[in-house]
Amino acid sequence: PTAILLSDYTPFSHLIDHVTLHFTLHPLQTRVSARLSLRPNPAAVQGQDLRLDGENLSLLSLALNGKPLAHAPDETGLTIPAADLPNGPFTLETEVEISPQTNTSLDGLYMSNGMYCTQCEAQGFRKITFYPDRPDVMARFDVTMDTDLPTQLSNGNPTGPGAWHDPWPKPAYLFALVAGDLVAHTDHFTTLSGRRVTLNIYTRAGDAHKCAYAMDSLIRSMRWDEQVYGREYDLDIFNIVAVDDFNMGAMENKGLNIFNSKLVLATPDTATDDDYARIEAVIAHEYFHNWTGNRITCRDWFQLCLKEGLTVYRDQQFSGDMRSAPVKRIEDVLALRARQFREDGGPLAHAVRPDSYVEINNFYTATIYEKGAEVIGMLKTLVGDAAYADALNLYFTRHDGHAATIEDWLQVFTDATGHDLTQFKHWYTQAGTPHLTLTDDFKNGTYTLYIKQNNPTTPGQPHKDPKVIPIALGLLSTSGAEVLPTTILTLTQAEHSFEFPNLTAKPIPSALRGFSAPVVLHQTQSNTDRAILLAHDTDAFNKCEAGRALAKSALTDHILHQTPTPHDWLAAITAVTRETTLDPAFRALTLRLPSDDDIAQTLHASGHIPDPAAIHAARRTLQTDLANHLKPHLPSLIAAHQTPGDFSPSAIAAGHRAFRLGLLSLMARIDTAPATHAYQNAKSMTEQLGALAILLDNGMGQPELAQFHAQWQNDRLVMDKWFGLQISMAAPDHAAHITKFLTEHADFDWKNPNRFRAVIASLAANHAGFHHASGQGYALLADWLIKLDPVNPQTAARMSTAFETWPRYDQTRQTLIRNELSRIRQTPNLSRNLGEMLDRMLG
Ligand code: HT7
Ligand code: ZN
Repeated sequence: PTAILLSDYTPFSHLIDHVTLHFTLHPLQTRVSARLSLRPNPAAVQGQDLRLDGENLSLLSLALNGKPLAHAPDETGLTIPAADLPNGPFTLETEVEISPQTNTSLDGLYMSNGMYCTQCEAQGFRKITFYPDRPDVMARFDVTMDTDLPTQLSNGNPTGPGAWHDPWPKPAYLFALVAGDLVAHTDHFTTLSGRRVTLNIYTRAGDAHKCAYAMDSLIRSMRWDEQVYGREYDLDIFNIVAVDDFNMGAMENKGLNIFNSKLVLATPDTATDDDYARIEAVIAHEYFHNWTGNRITCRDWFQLCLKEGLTVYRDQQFSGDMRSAPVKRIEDVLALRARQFREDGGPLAHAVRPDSYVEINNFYTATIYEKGAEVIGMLKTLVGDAAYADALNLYFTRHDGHAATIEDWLQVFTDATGHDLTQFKHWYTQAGTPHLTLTDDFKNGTYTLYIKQNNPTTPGQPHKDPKVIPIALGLLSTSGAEVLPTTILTLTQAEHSFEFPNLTAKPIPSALRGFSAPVVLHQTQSNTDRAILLAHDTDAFNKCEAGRALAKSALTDHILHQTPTPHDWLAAITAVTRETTLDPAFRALTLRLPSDDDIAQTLHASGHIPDPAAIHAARRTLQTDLANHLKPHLPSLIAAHQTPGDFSPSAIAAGHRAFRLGLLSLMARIDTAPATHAYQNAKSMTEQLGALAILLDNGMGQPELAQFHAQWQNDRLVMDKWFGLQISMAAPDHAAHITKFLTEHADFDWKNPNRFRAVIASLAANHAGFHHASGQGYALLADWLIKLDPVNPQTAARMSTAFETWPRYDQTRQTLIRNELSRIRQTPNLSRNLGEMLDRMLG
């Protein structure tokens, strides 16, 4: 398979002024008639052939300016030779036949529970009709459809039954069509300039009452984007459709967002607090794409972070404003380290703006999304809030209606703020997580901080340049007083020193406040200093981070040297747990021990080979020791954080529930009765599932598991949780066996990505179970990837990243994993998606 290169970009030969599409919907023989109004692109080389992308399309007819043409398509598209093309405007008409019912890839036009729906990003439109399926070709679309199904939706504003006109030029990846027997949950929003917009969330009958939170989130998103970014909605209608079979979370099609139903449907008894938070974030994310992605799109897929990084950054800001900003920041950083640092440190590392790919669907990654957002956060820190706002305003006015690049984005910042961003651009072009080493000394009242920057090599990038890194620093005295409030230090070279004079004693540095840059920080901190930071740091992120550093050193010391659980950690965590002035959500986060995978990553980064079983055992030992230390306080704390009255999805109520479950989980190390009681009296899915998880984690919970099944067997989304929990909570020796058992369950519908992920991704997430010395976890995952690949290559490729950490482990595990990767690679007719992932992992 050939790699596509950024350096090969050339503008498309033609412009498309208008597209008319007509669909005659049929499960096996849908007809798509397309009429394209084209003209030569003055910015392109003149006299080129017209090349249209097309995959799995039966061409029924082709005509240019009304005259039939006889050209036959090849495997990947259709070429109209330059000799047949007029020099001026012309129309091209095609009619094709496609089969949505048999399209199991969930890409292009497909069917889900009797509903027709589409997914066109990144390259699904070519499975619907012949078209230049690239984001820099923007056109206005009119769509009509023939079907008996009552709900008929497409992009833009409705012009009649099943007829839609989208006034905004858009690339084909934003096209959408839905037809089904659906019900709408409807509301309205009036924009700043007075446009009354109808808002609909479409679901299957019976689910309409589960849309209230998604609708509320949408309305808050629309208001927030007006208030914070000055961005208004630009159509008369905004539709969202919930679909059960969907490869990712959601899709921002113009005026017609399509969502995985798990990111729309929520009631207190079926959705957890995490589900609510995720629904709010993803509804916002897709809505915000209307400006950052749709009105301003990407010139080519190498620029994917232009829309995704910025839109993640915006949705994170939104959630921070709606909830607790410090708690949101801590959660986002934990997720970044768990997914993106893991990716950046392994064989799949790639730049935020890569310069080559084989299959673009493999690049919807944590690096493009989450590191892309971090880069924008750093840009804002470097230029300041006011200059960031000026730059964004310039971006929206200068590039509205265009397909832009990272160069355009950076130029806007340079023009608006005067900053030279030449060196900053390395963040976009060079992969890998920088490692910073901090050392210090104190002489004659002057404190000096030395910072070294090291940028490790990544596949295909042996040489790295120093990056521009903003370090937010504060200094504390040993009594916990802040002697230097947050100050930004900017690194540009491999080594720096910074002096802070006029101090009476050596201070304690609080470095990288708010996680001001996506880097790994190495500093020799004493546990005493960490405890002071945990107790007194004014920066919530670093306060929590100090607790994690204490926990991590306790865990790694226990794993490497069998050191008993240190008293200073137990005392410090107990103090935070009992500190009633602190947000319960914050306390819940501080109480949570680093995950097994996080500890493995930390051990690997410090030159050790992680032993999954030893990590798992150490974590449990520390939990039990903490539980015993906290024992006298647990009953009263558990009682104090009961949420009285009706359920509220608010962050405050969710924080109480999270903290209470954290306490119950510790209590269960001593006595599981309170967790059983919590299960029996649960008033929400958060409490029911949380209590069940605690019981399973302690080898109990079989009656509750059966009761849960009986209660929820008819709710697909809740049953995904039932499947997943048994595997993620399984003891290491049983995880593969339980997974195999559940794959034989009558309700294991493996072609549904949510159900497949619930089972197979839960095995991969059970660190000690997946990496069990028997290799059973690896073999089981490999078997399922081989089975899924011909049916749904996108999801198979995505799930293969469970293997990306293989270089961390011992020789035996490395061999076991590489053997499985080779076995998958040798499967005949492997997809380009999975093939590329395996080639990159095998190196
Ligand atoms: N822009 C979308 C990314 C996407 C996608 C969504 C659903 C199925 C397949 C997909 N391929 C790419 C989602 C987003 O980032 O908002
Ligand atoms: Zn997105």
